[in-house]
Amino acid sequence: MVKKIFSGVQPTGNLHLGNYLGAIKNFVELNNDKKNECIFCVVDLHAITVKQDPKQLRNNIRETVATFIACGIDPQKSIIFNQSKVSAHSEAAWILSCVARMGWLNRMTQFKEKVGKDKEKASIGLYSYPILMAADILLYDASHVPVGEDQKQHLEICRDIAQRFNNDFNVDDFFKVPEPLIQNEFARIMSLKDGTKKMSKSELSDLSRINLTDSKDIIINKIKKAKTDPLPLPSVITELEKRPEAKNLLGIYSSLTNSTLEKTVEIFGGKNFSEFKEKLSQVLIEKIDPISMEIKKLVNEKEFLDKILLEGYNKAENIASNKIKKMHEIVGF
Ligand code: AQP
Repeated sequence: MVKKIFSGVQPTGNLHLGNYLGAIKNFVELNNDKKNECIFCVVDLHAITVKQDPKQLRNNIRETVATFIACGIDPQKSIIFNQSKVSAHSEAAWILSCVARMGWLNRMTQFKEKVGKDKEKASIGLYSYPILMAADILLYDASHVPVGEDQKQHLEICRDIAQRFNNDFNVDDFFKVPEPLIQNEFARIMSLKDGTKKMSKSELSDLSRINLTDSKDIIINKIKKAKTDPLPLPSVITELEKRPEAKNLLGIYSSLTNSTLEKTVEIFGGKNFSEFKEKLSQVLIEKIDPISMEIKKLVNEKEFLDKILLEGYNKAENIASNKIKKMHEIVGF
Protein backbone atom coordinates (compact mmCIF):
# COMPACT_ATOMS: atom_id res chain seq x y z
CA MET A 1 0.00 0.00 0.00
CA VAL A 2 1.27 3.49 -0.88
CA LYS A 3 1.57 5.56 2.26
CA LYS A 4 1.15 9.30 1.85
CA ILE A 5 3.28 10.77 4.59
CA PHE A 6 3.09 14.32 5.91
CA SER A 7 4.88 15.75 8.93
CA GLY A 8 6.26 19.08 10.07
CA VAL A 9 9.01 20.47 12.24
CA GLN A 10 9.04 24.00 13.64
CA PRO A 11 12.04 26.12 12.68
CA THR A 12 12.52 27.33 16.22
CA GLY A 13 16.23 26.47 16.52
CA ASN A 14 17.95 23.92 18.75
CA LEU A 15 16.63 20.80 17.02
CA HIS A 16 17.45 18.10 19.51
CA LEU A 17 17.70 14.39 20.18
CA GLY A 18 13.98 14.25 21.06
CA ASN A 19 13.06 15.65 17.64
CA TYR A 20 15.44 13.15 16.07
CA LEU A 21 14.45 9.97 17.93
CA GLY A 22 10.75 10.89 18.21
CA ALA A 23 10.23 12.06 14.64
CA ILE A 24 13.06 12.67 12.15
CA LYS A 25 14.58 9.15 12.46
CA ASN A 26 11.19 7.81 11.45
CA PHE A 27 10.96 10.33 8.57
CA VAL A 28 14.21 8.93 7.19
CA GLU A 29 12.96 5.33 7.29
CA LEU A 30 9.72 6.33 5.57
CA ASN A 31 11.65 8.33 2.97
CA ASN A 32 13.82 5.28 2.26
CA ASP A 33 10.84 3.08 1.44
CA LYS A 34 10.28 3.58 -2.31
CA LYS A 35 6.54 2.90 -2.02
CA ASN A 36 5.92 5.96 0.16
CA GLU A 37 5.18 9.51 -0.99
CA CYS A 38 6.62 11.81 1.66
CA ILE A 39 6.18 15.49 2.39
CA PHE A 40 8.25 17.09 5.16
CA CYS A 41 7.30 20.64 5.98
CA VAL A 42 9.21 23.35 7.82
CA VAL A 43 6.26 24.75 9.72
CA ASP A 44 7.20 28.42 10.02
CA LEU A 45 3.58 29.55 10.49
CA HIS A 46 3.50 27.39 13.60
CA ALA A 47 6.81 28.85 14.77
CA ILE A 48 5.40 32.40 15.02
CA THR A 49 2.74 31.32 17.53
CA VAL A 50 5.46 32.37 19.98
CA LYS A 51 7.62 35.45 19.38
CA GLN A 52 10.47 34.93 16.91
CA ASP A 53 13.30 37.17 15.82
CA PRO A 54 12.74 37.57 12.03
CA LYS A 55 16.43 37.24 11.09
CA GLN A 56 16.84 34.22 13.35
CA LEU A 57 13.67 32.66 11.96
CA ARG A 58 15.01 32.95 8.41
CA ASN A 59 18.23 31.20 9.47
CA ASN A 60 16.32 28.56 11.41
CA ILE A 61 14.20 27.72 8.34
CA ARG A 62 17.37 26.93 6.38
CA GLU A 63 18.91 25.11 9.34
CA THR A 64 15.85 22.87 9.61
CA VAL A 65 16.19 21.94 5.92
CA ALA A 66 19.91 21.31 6.50
CA THR A 67 18.99 19.07 9.46
CA PHE A 68 16.51 17.04 7.39
CA ILE A 69 19.18 16.40 4.78
CA ALA A 70 21.97 15.76 7.29
CA CYS A 71 19.77 13.16 9.01
CA GLY A 72 19.24 11.34 5.70
CA ILE A 73 16.08 12.70 4.04
CA ASP A 74 16.60 12.77 0.29
CA PRO A 75 15.04 15.87 -1.34
CA GLN A 76 14.87 13.97 -4.64
CA LYS A 77 12.50 11.47 -3.06
CA SER A 78 10.59 13.64 -0.60
CA ILE A 79 9.02 17.07 -0.90
CA ILE A 80 10.64 19.55 1.49
CA PHE A 81 9.14 23.04 1.66
CA ASN A 82 8.22 25.79 4.08
CA GLN A 83 4.62 26.19 5.07
CA SER A 84 4.28 29.99 4.77
CA LYS A 85 5.00 29.88 1.02
CA VAL A 86 1.88 27.83 0.30
CA SER A 87 -0.99 30.17 1.12
CA ALA A 88 -3.54 27.33 1.08
CA HIS A 89 -2.38 26.36 4.59
CA SER A 90 -3.61 29.61 6.15
CA GLU A 91 -6.75 29.62 4.02
CA ALA A 92 -7.67 26.03 4.85
CA ALA A 93 -6.96 26.70 8.53
CA TRP A 94 -9.58 29.47 8.51
CA ILE A 95 -12.22 27.27 6.90
CA LEU A 96 -11.44 24.43 9.30
CA SER A 97 -11.55 26.77 12.29
CA CYS A 98 -15.21 27.31 11.38
CA VAL A 99 -15.73 23.54 11.56
CA ALA A 100 -13.70 22.76 14.72
CA ARG A 101 -15.34 23.27 18.12
CA MET A 102 -14.06 25.35 21.04
CA GLY A 103 -14.57 22.38 23.34
CA TRP A 104 -12.12 20.31 21.29
CA LEU A 105 -9.40 22.96 21.54
CA ASN A 106 -10.05 23.50 25.23
CA ARG A 107 -8.97 19.92 25.88
CA MET A 108 -5.52 20.31 24.30
CA THR A 109 -2.96 19.58 27.01
CA GLN A 110 0.02 20.99 25.08
CA PHE A 111 -1.55 24.46 25.08
CA LYS A 112 -2.21 24.21 28.80
CA GLU A 113 1.34 23.03 29.50
CA LYS A 114 2.91 25.74 27.32
CA VAL A 115 0.96 28.68 28.73
CA GLY A 116 0.77 27.56 32.37
CA LYS A 117 -0.91 30.28 34.41
CA ASP A 118 -0.38 32.91 31.68
CA LYS A 119 -3.31 31.83 29.50
CA GLU A 120 -4.61 35.36 28.99
CA LYS A 121 -1.28 36.47 27.51
CA ALA A 122 -0.91 33.54 25.07
CA SER A 123 -1.35 34.26 21.37
CA ILE A 124 -4.56 33.16 19.70
CA GLY A 125 -2.35 31.36 17.20
CA LEU A 126 -0.92 29.17 19.93
CA TYR A 127 -4.45 28.24 20.98
CA SER A 128 -5.63 27.42 17.48
CA TYR A 129 -2.33 25.71 16.51
CA PRO A 130 -3.98 22.26 16.14
CA ILE A 131 -6.36 23.61 13.47
CA LEU A 132 -3.47 24.85 11.33
CA MET A 133 -1.83 21.47 11.86
CA ALA A 134 -5.00 19.77 10.64
CA ALA A 135 -4.98 22.01 7.54
CA ASP A 136 -1.34 21.05 6.84
CA ILE A 137 -2.13 17.36 6.91
CA LEU A 138 -5.54 17.34 5.22
CA LEU A 139 -4.49 19.50 2.25
CA TYR A 140 -2.20 16.69 1.09
CA ASP A 141 -4.57 13.74 1.70
CA ALA A 142 -1.92 12.32 4.03
CA SER A 143 -2.65 8.75 5.08
CA HIS A 144 0.02 8.62 7.81
CA VAL A 145 1.57 11.25 10.04
CA PRO A 146 4.81 10.36 11.84
CA VAL A 147 5.10 12.38 15.06
CA GLY A 148 6.43 12.19 18.60
CA GLU A 149 4.07 11.11 21.35
CA ASP A 150 3.44 14.75 22.39
CA GLN A 151 1.53 15.32 19.14
CA LYS A 152 -0.91 12.43 19.62
CA GLN A 153 -3.75 14.63 20.83
CA HIS A 154 -3.28 17.08 17.94
CA LEU A 155 -3.59 14.18 15.52
CA GLU A 156 -6.85 13.12 17.18
CA ILE A 157 -8.35 16.59 16.71
CA CYS A 158 -7.19 16.54 13.07
CA ARG A 159 -9.14 13.30 12.58
CA ASP A 160 -12.19 14.85 14.28
CA ILE A 161 -11.99 17.93 12.03
CA ALA A 162 -11.73 15.80 8.87
CA GLN A 163 -14.74 13.69 9.85
CA ARG A 164 -16.79 16.72 10.89
CA PHE A 165 -16.10 18.53 7.58
CA ASN A 166 -16.98 15.40 5.58
CA ASN A 167 -20.23 15.00 7.56
CA ASP A 168 -21.25 18.68 7.67
CA PHE A 169 -20.89 19.07 3.91
CA ASN A 170 -21.96 15.56 3.06
CA VAL A 171 -18.76 14.80 1.16
CA ASP A 172 -17.77 11.28 2.15
CA ASP A 173 -14.03 10.77 2.07
CA PHE A 174 -13.22 14.29 0.77
CA PHE A 175 -10.72 14.54 3.58
CA LYS A 176 -8.79 11.34 4.27
CA VAL A 177 -8.77 10.59 7.98
CA PRO A 178 -5.04 10.22 8.72
CA GLU A 179 -3.40 7.63 10.96
CA PRO A 180 -0.74 8.70 13.45
CA LEU A 181 2.62 6.91 13.22
CA ILE A 182 3.95 7.04 16.75
CA GLN A 183 6.69 4.67 17.82
CA ASN A 184 5.68 2.15 20.48
CA GLU A 185 8.76 2.78 22.55
CA PHE A 186 10.88 5.90 23.11
CA ALA A 187 8.32 8.19 21.45
CA ARG A 188 8.88 10.82 24.17
CA ILE A 189 12.47 11.66 25.06
CA MET A 190 12.77 13.46 28.36
CA SER A 191 14.97 16.31 29.60
CA LEU A 192 18.47 15.40 30.80
CA LYS A 193 17.84 17.54 33.86
CA ASP A 194 14.39 16.24 34.78
CA GLY A 195 13.16 12.83 33.65
CA THR A 196 9.53 13.88 34.08
CA LYS A 197 9.74 16.78 31.56
CA LYS A 198 9.88 16.50 27.77
CA MET A 199 13.21 17.34 26.12
CA SER A 200 12.39 20.63 24.44
CA LYS A 201 13.90 23.39 22.30
CA SER A 202 12.48 26.16 24.45
CA GLU A 203 13.84 24.87 27.78
CA LEU A 204 16.25 27.57 29.03
CA SER A 205 19.03 25.23 30.12
CA ASP A 206 21.02 23.91 27.17
CA LEU A 207 22.18 21.10 29.49
CA SER A 208 18.65 19.69 29.37
CA ARG A 209 19.01 18.50 25.77
CA ILE A 210 21.43 17.11 23.19
CA ASN A 211 21.23 19.44 20.20
CA LEU A 212 21.78 17.93 16.78
CA THR A 213 24.57 20.49 16.30
CA ASP A 214 26.43 19.57 19.52
CA SER A 215 30.10 18.63 19.22
CA LYS A 216 31.66 15.50 20.75
CA ASP A 217 32.95 17.38 23.81
CA ILE A 218 29.62 19.02 24.46
CA ILE A 219 27.84 15.65 24.24
CA ILE A 220 30.28 14.06 26.71
CA ASN A 221 29.87 16.99 29.10
CA LYS A 222 26.05 17.00 28.90
CA ILE A 223 25.84 13.25 29.55
CA LYS A 224 28.28 13.56 32.46
CA LYS A 225 26.05 16.25 33.98
CA ALA A 226 22.76 14.47 33.18
CA LYS A 227 20.67 13.93 36.31
CA THR A 228 20.72 10.41 37.78
CA ASP A 229 19.90 8.83 41.15
CA PRO A 230 22.21 7.23 43.73
CA LEU A 231 21.33 3.56 43.03
CA PRO A 232 23.08 1.26 40.51
CA LEU A 233 21.12 0.57 37.31
CA PRO A 234 18.30 -1.95 37.82
CA SER A 235 18.22 -5.46 36.35
CA VAL A 236 14.46 -5.48 35.68
CA ILE A 237 12.52 -2.80 33.80
CA THR A 238 9.65 -2.63 36.31
CA GLU A 239 12.10 -0.98 38.73
CA LEU A 240 12.47 1.89 36.27
CA GLU A 241 8.95 3.18 36.91
CA LYS A 242 10.08 5.17 39.94
CA ARG A 243 13.38 6.20 38.33
CA PRO A 244 12.51 8.53 35.42
CA GLU A 245 16.06 9.74 34.71
CA ALA A 246 17.47 6.19 34.57
CA LYS A 247 14.56 5.11 32.36
CA ASN A 248 15.12 8.02 29.98
CA LEU A 249 18.87 7.47 29.59
CA LEU A 250 18.44 3.72 29.09
CA GLY A 251 15.65 4.47 26.58
CA ILE A 252 17.91 6.83 24.63
CA TYR A 253 20.61 4.14 24.51
CA SER A 254 18.08 1.52 23.36
CA SER A 255 16.63 3.75 20.66
CA LEU A 256 20.06 4.71 19.31
CA THR A 257 21.19 1.09 19.18
CA ASN A 258 17.83 -0.09 17.74
CA SER A 259 17.45 -2.33 20.75
CA THR A 260 14.81 -2.84 23.44
CA LEU A 261 14.75 -1.56 26.98
CA GLU A 262 14.83 -5.18 28.21
CA LYS A 263 18.06 -5.91 26.36
CA THR A 264 19.70 -2.67 27.51
CA VAL A 265 18.76 -3.42 31.11
CA GLU A 266 20.24 -6.91 30.70
CA ILE A 267 23.55 -5.36 29.62
CA PHE A 268 23.77 -2.60 32.21
CA GLY A 269 21.75 -3.98 35.17
CA GLY A 270 23.77 -3.73 38.42
CA LYS A 271 26.38 -1.40 36.86
CA ASN A 272 26.89 2.14 38.03
CA PHE A 273 25.88 5.23 36.06
CA SER A 274 29.43 6.37 35.29
CA GLU A 275 30.20 3.20 33.32
CA PHE A 276 26.83 3.37 31.49
CA LYS A 277 27.22 7.07 30.74
CA GLU A 278 30.53 6.43 28.99
CA LYS A 279 28.87 3.92 26.66
CA LEU A 280 25.89 6.22 26.13
CA SER A 281 28.20 9.09 25.15
CA GLN A 282 29.93 6.79 22.66
CA VAL A 283 26.72 5.77 20.88
CA LEU A 284 25.47 9.35 20.92
CA ILE A 285 28.68 10.61 19.36
CA GLU A 286 28.58 7.89 16.72
CA LYS A 287 25.08 8.99 15.69
CA ILE A 288 25.05 12.74 16.33
CA ASP A 289 28.58 13.85 15.43
CA PRO A 290 28.29 13.10 11.66
CA ILE A 291 24.86 14.80 11.62
CA SER A 292 26.24 17.80 13.48
CA MET A 293 29.18 18.18 11.09
CA GLU A 294 26.92 17.88 8.05
CA ILE A 295 24.47 20.49 9.38
CA LYS A 296 27.35 22.90 10.02
CA LYS A 297 28.56 22.40 6.44
CA LEU A 298 25.12 22.67 4.82
CA VAL A 299 23.96 25.84 6.60
CA ASN A 300 26.61 27.73 4.65
CA GLU A 301 25.19 26.46 1.36
CA LYS A 302 22.28 28.88 1.28
CA GLU A 303 21.63 28.68 -2.45
CA PHE A 304 21.46 24.89 -2.30
CA LEU A 305 18.98 25.00 0.61
CA ASP A 306 16.86 27.70 -1.05
CA LYS A 307 16.73 25.64 -4.24
CA ILE A 308 15.41 22.64 -2.32
CA LEU A 309 12.74 24.83 -0.71
CA LEU A 310 11.75 26.32 -4.07
CA GLU A 311 11.47 22.93 -5.77
CA GLY A 312 9.48 21.63 -2.80
CA TYR A 313 7.23 24.68 -2.91
CA ASN A 314 6.40 24.14 -6.59
CA LYS A 315 5.30 20.56 -5.91
CA ALA A 316 3.45 21.34 -2.68
CA GLU A 317 1.68 24.37 -4.17
CA ASN A 318 0.39 22.24 -7.01
CA ILE A 319 -1.20 19.69 -4.66
CA ALA A 320 -2.50 22.18 -2.08
CA SER A 321 -4.01 24.66 -4.54
CA ASN A 322 -6.10 21.89 -6.10
CA LYS A 323 -7.40 20.80 -2.72
CA ILE A 324 -8.25 24.32 -1.56
CA LYS A 325 -10.11 25.00 -4.80
CA LYS A 326 -12.28 21.96 -4.10
CA MET A 327 -12.78 23.16 -0.52
CA HIS A 328 -14.06 26.48 -1.88
CA GLU A 329 -16.58 24.71 -4.08
CA ILE A 330 -17.79 22.48 -1.25
CA VAL A 331 -18.18 25.37 1.19
CA GLY A 332 -20.09 27.45 -1.39
CA PHE A 333 -17.62 30.25 -2.22
N1 AQP B 1 11.08 15.25 23.55
C1 AQP B 1 10.58 14.71 22.45
N2 AQP B 1 10.52 13.37 22.32
C2 AQP B 1 10.01 12.81 21.18
N3 AQP B 1 9.57 13.53 20.13
C3 AQP B 1 9.62 14.87 20.23
N4 AQP B 1 9.27 15.85 19.38
C4 AQP B 1 9.52 17.05 19.95
N5 AQP B 1 10.05 16.88 21.17
C5 AQP B 1 10.13 15.53 21.38
C6 AQP B 1 8.71 15.62 18.04
O1 AQP B 1 9.50 16.33 17.11
C7 AQP B 1 8.66 16.75 16.03
C8 AQP B 1 8.93 18.19 15.73
O2 AQP B 1 8.57 18.97 16.87
P1 AQP B 1 8.29 20.51 16.68
O3 AQP B 1 9.49 21.17 16.18
O4 AQP B 1 7.14 20.69 15.80
O5 AQP B 1 7.91 21.10 18.05
P2 AQP B 1 7.63 20.61 19.49
O6 AQP B 1 6.96 19.29 19.57
O7 AQP B 1 6.89 21.70 20.15
O8 AQP B 1 9.12 20.49 19.97
P3 AQP B 1 9.78 21.09 21.21
O9 AQP B 1 11.22 20.78 21.15
O10 AQP B 1 9.08 20.67 22.43
O11 AQP B 1 9.64 22.64 20.99
P4 AQP B 1 9.14 23.73 22.01
O12 AQP B 1 10.14 23.79 23.09
O13 AQP B 1 9.12 24.98 21.18
O14 AQP B 1 7.80 23.30 22.48
C9 AQP B 1 7.21 16.46 16.43
O15 AQP B 1 6.77 15.31 15.75
C10 AQP B 1 7.31 16.20 17.91
O16 AQP B 1 6.34 15.27 18.33
